[in-house]
Amino acid sequence: MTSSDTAHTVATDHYAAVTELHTAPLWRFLGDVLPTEPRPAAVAHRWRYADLRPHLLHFLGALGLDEAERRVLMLINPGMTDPPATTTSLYAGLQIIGPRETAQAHRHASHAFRFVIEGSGAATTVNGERVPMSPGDLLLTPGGHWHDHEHTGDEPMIWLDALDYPLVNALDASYFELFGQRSQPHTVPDDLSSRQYVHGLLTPAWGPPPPGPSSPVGRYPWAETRRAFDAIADDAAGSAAEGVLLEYRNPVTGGPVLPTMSCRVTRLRPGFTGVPVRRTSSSVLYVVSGDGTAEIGSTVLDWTDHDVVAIPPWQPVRLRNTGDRDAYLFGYTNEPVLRALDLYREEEC
Ligand code: GTQ
Repeated sequence: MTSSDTAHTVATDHYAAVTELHTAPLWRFLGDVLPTEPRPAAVAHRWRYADLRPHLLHFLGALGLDEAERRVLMLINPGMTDPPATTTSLYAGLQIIGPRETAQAHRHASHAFRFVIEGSGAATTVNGERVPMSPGDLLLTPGGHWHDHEHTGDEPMIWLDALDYPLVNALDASYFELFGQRSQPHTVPDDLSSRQYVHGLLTPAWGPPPPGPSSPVGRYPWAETRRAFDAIADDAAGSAAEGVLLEYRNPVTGGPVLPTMSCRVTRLRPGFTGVPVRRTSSSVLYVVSGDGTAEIGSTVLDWTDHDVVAIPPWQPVRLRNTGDRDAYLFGYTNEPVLRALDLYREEEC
């Protein structure tokens, strides 16, 4: 190449050229790839149970479980529609099953649990153990555990489903399999794991310990949750942000019930006003009973029985009980994931 050739060459667009070569100039992307603080797509949102229940009842009549693997309305965050999620890394749905229905057995990589809202007579079979369901019960289906649902009661049964699939899919770690028979054979006495572990301080000492980080307990009954609150009575001041907050625990490890999700329940006395806190974890609240508000950033959401609230990361959250009843809030959070990766931070604000 002579010097006169060079003079006539159009200046190379190095930005276009490096893009063609599947690279990017970090100096133009630094703020996107290393933001100064979390920038969640999720927004604060409340789903009113009273709005959703009539539609669940409609689909109970309109759609058979031969047409739907599960009859569930997914709770989709307005800021997280594609892919659909309830808040960062977490999913919630409302599932309805009618008398004499069965939902076929399957398993998947995602860890899951249910929190029962209304009805009686349904059960979930988890790896051969039939686990009965009553309002307020927490039922676990850890990743890889076969699970199917059946309903032998007389009224529709509705529960909250929770899964970590947004996280599993972000990591491209999903699988999903059918059991091959609609319902699993019952190979273990009904509700055995809950009965064996419910005392907490006296747990089975024979055989090898249950493998893995997930709790071996199929059901945490609401009756035991109430017993725990009644035992504490007014002796505990509780947390300034969240009142008398209890964590459901894996009785073997003392850790959260699932490696990706911690489940909690709190009681807020009438007039309770929490201090605002923000955290790098995200969470979902389900109102067992009571009336109040969640101030999340600049959004104020009121809540009542059976409503669900999505809390995005890093927004200041303040809880209030504005009613004249004790409020019981069940919640779950991806805090175990953040802690395992040394990414958990919280501060009062
Ligand atoms: O009941 O097994 O809401 O597998 C989503 C996926 C419920 C279930 C959901 C599921 C289930």
